[in-house]
Amino acid sequence: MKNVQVQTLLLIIKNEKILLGMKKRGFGVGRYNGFGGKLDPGEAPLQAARREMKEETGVDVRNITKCGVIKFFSGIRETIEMHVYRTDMYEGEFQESEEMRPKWFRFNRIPYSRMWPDDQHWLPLVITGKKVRAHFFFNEKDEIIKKQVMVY
Ligand code: 8OG
Repeated sequence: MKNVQVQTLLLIIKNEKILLGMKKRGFGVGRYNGFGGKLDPGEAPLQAARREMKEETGVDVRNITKCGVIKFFSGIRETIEMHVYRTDMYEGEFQESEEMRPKWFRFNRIPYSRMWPDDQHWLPLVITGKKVRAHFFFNEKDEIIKKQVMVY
């Protein structure tokens, strides 16, 4: 079995809008996404989510709520277990970082065609306040071949 890599994803959702970042480098480059990444050694997922938000946008977040866990089974890479969080409380000014260019989107203008292909299957649920547990299976071309999305 392939190793499992734990990742975080933090979404700022406020006033019918969501903050997404255009990924400027690395895995997922050219796609809009929330903010996050791998854990540092000894770090808990929640701490990592807060740290990544600060590094990628310059803002401090509080009052973070967990919205679920999503697992990605890749045909080529190791399995990713992504812990998803949301908040509507932040302090500071959003700044573009080397990794991300942040931008607000109204709920009816979320750019799903420029995001990871799985996002359209679970993000609408998270936006409406649901908690999700999902599994996505990809082939070698990074296309979804099977999905399981549970709400709880
Ligand atoms: O640090 P790194 O560049 O590896 O971070 C990758 C980020 O992308 C991390 O926040 C987890 C996230 N991510 C995936 N796959 C997917 C996906 O299918 N959808 C979304 N929304 N985020 C993903 O690694």
